Amino acid sequence: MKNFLYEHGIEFFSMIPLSGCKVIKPYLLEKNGFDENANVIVMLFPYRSEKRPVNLSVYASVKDYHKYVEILSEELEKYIKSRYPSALFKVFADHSPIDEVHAACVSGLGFIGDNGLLINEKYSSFVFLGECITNLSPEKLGLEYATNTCVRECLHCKKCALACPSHCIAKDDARPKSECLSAITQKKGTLSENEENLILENGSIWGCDICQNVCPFTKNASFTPIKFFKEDVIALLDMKVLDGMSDEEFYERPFSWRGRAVIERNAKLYEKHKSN
Ligand code: B12
Ligand code: SF4
Ligand code: SF4
Repeated sequence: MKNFLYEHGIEFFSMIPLSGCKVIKPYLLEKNGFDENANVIVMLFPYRSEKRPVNLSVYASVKDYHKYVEILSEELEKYIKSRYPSALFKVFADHSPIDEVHAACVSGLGFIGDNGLLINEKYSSFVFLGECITNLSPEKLGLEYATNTCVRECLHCKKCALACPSHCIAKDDARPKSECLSAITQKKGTLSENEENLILENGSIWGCDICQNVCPFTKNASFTPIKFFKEDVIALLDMKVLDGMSDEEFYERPFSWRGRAVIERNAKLYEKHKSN
């Protein structure tokens, strides 16, 4: 298993029992037949390429990581099924039964920043998280359970809290996560004047990276070695680029899950801002 993961460019992975995870969507475990004895292989997928986006967050500028996980999952299925035909396993990312940030921390792959994100020593927080849940034991997979957890402490330097335009990070009077700019860019329907202003002032029409960019751990962080995240990076997204995308191309992008109307509304706001 270690060789399979290294060969697929996955440098950071670790195994923990499911019983050590925070389950946030139990129905996903039940639906896939997992019980409390299952194990979890947590994986990090670094995604920041050297091409810096102008009006998007880094995660929105690269191809959709859900597609990357689909491809990885198919290859992992071939690998595991050829050795253990009746094994139960499934790869999740984002739409996951568990709190992924917590799982990556307790499996020793990094620590949780005050910005709420998993920070890895090499790639900072610009890593997507995914996990393979399985009924196979660590011995069968040639792995062992993680022995170190949450490898270090965040610096608590407050840079993220001070820079957050939505005041979602402050310890004492933080605003709810629903007010996070990232959540606002993904909201359907008409935005309030305040919400529109937040998008206009901060210049990202999908997602928000402010609390990651100011973090001292990002300063010397490495870029992704994974080919999938280095190809077709979009630096600037406007109506011209969106209009030129076929439906097939559009559905390769991370902002497509909300449909065309939401990203087009935001792109129009960006154009209004530019023309002022
Ligand atoms: C819903 C969601 C959002 C929502 C709300 C976030 C929230 N936390 O409520 C919105 C849309 C705002 C959002 C935004 C973003 N998200 Co998001 N999001 C999720 C999702 C799907 C679920 C999060 C959740 O509900 N967790 C459960 C609740 C209860 O957790 P919580 O309150 O945040 O805090 C928990 C942990 O942080 C942990 N914890 C907190 N402190 C500590 C301390 C210790 C010591 C320990 C052990 C644990 C711990 O325990 C808490 C309670 O369970 C996860 C994927 C997943 N399945 O986990 C991705 C995920 C967290 N998001 C991700 C990303 C990339 C982002 C953005 C950076 C995208 C962007 N560029 O715009 C922003 C960052 C915003 C921010 N600073 O958090 C990545 C994070 C990768 C990483 N390195 O951490 C995830 C893991 C998706 C993925 N598979 O890669 N997100
Ligand atoms: S900016 Fe400072 S306080 Fe915020 S996550 Fe990074 S190290 Fe922690
Ligand atoms: S993603 Fe942006 S709005 Fe959300 S917590 Fe970080 S800095 Fe604040």
